[in-house]
Amino acid sequence: MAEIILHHYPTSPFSEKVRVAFGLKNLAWRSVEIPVIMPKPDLMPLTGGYRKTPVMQIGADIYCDTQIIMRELQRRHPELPLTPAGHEGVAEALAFWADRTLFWSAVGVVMGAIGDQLPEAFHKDRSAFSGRPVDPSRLKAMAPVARDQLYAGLAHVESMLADGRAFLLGGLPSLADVAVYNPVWFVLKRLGAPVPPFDKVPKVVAWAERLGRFGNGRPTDMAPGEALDIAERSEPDTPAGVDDGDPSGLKAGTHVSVTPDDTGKVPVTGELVTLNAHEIAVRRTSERLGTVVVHFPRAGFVLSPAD
Ligand SMILES: N[C@@H](CCC(=O)N[C@@H](CS)C(=O)NCC(=O)O)C(=O)O
Repeated sequence: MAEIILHHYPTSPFSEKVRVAFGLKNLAWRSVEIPVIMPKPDLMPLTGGYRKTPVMQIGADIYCDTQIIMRELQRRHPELPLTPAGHEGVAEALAFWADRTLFWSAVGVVMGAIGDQLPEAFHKDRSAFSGRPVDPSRLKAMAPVARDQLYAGLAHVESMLADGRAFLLGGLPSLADVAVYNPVWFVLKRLGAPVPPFDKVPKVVAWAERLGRFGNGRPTDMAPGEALDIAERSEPDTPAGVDDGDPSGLKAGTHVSVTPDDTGKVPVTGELVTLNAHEIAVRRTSERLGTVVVHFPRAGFVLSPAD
């Protein structure tokens, strides 16, 4: 069976979301470290332009964004379901809230505290990434707002744990836990506990320690060139196909572009091979890699016919 390859870097909180899922499932995986800022010359041939972190690769299938990475992990390794039966929608919706709302409050808290220690090149890169000026004095000024928003968000998490349950949806960890862990881990790892507002949410701090004990599975390093060679040697899996009657009206084989709707808005173009409520996938061919299929979640991505 083809190995799971994660293209990531150690300090990336979205990567930690995936690494913890590897820990929950006790999976073996290969670790390719990518740069924290652009350029990312060994990643671009795989994704066709998608620049965010992390990206998962299995053979010639490339998974962009942790939503689709989690679905694929779940499909290939169904043991210890990340979306427990009957709670799939709740888990996915909670995860999207954590990714899109809680995460940015955590970024505001961390960057307000340590932004001025980061190099100018980082600020420039993240300004281009977010489409907003990112500079240390602005980050510092926004920090109290971010702290208050993080407090409001974490108070919801604290109340989910109020009945003494070990994890957010009950006795077993799920997608909801790993998604909320991403911003919580980021703040605790970079700033240490109990920075405000963590002094107000003791159940969240205990829950994060519990989740952290699962570890990150069993990684072994891989050189970026080896990952590219694997993509070149492999054939993509048979794609799931385009749903009849999809609301977009798009058909299999259409040349399309797929672009994140929030940050890192670089379009990826290709031939549409999968489309449903949860997934978009495009087939791309290049001289270096031959044919790869690049997979995205549907939520949070703009899909349109390309010229
Ligand atoms: N929605 C994306 C968000 C990923 C994301 O924003 N990752 C951050 C790092 S944790 C990033 O890409 N930062 C810019 C970079 O690494 O180039 C996902 O779920 O994977």
